[in-house]
Amino acid sequence: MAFLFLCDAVRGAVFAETFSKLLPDVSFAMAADEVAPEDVRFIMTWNPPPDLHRYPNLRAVFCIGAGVDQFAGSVMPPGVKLVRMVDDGITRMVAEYVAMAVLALHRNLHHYIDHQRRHHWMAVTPQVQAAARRVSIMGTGVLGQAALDKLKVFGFDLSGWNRSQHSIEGVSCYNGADGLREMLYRTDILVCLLPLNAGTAGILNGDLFAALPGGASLVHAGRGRQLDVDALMSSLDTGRLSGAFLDVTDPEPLPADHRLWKHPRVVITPHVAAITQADSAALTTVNNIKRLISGRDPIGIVDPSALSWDGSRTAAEHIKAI
Ligand code: OXD
Repeated sequence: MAFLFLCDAVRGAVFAETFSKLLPDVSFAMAADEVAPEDVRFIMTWNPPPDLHRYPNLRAVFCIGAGVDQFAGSVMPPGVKLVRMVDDGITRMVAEYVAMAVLALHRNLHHYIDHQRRHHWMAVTPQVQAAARRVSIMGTGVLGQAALDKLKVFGFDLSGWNRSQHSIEGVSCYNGADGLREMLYRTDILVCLLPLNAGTAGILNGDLFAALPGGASLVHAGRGRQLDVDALMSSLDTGRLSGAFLDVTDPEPLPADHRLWKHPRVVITPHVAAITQADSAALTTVNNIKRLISGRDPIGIVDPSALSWDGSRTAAEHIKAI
């Protein structure tokens, strides 16, 4: 029985060591030609490998990241499970990133960065207090809930939106299209942590920004294709939005001459809100393999058919459609 690791060698070395200690019966390979195809039971990868049918005994494809939208349109052979990374290391990093960006926007860092570039010593007043700052998260799964937990400590007025009904202590919860609109009306800092799929591609659009109070700001750590860049730029220029932290763009890397780089109130980070940490991810994967071997479902199982989307929905349709 073999595990084929098709990601970078540095993390592979950590996985190899963890597997040799905790799963000695599973052999570990870092290249397809190191292992007989019929021995391969598990593959770890970021992009969907084109040749999954080479492995007649494959049982699961593990994605090394939290998001699996890159698998949209790819078909798993019958009986093969697709599993995304649900790992404490990723959850902790995303929660930290959201806390950092929300605090920065709350304390007007985006304005001060702009002032500094122009050598302006100028306070942004009055400084709104945290209890009066309404922070809302779109996507209240594991990552969203961890981010909300971090933000609670500062006393923000918190809301969360999800496709389905849910409840989180200390957070006003919304769902469905009407719920989203209701939440947006009372949001000063909007955080997007949604996965990319048919319902969320292009969701951060002019309609959505128009539903926010003037001067609101955005933290985007979902996926680049969820953001309508033209709508963002014009909302920033008219003052509808006051600033944005973007960890994801379309395309990635963002080309050096892209206009987003130059906007004075946009802060860009290169998709680093979370970087899968090999030590904890290896333990998470070992645990999932043990579950599979004992006949249980792994944690993080994804329905690949829910990922398919053709990207054809227009931006304006979203706020109604979700
Ligand atoms: C992601 C990741 O899915 O970095 O964005 O894990």
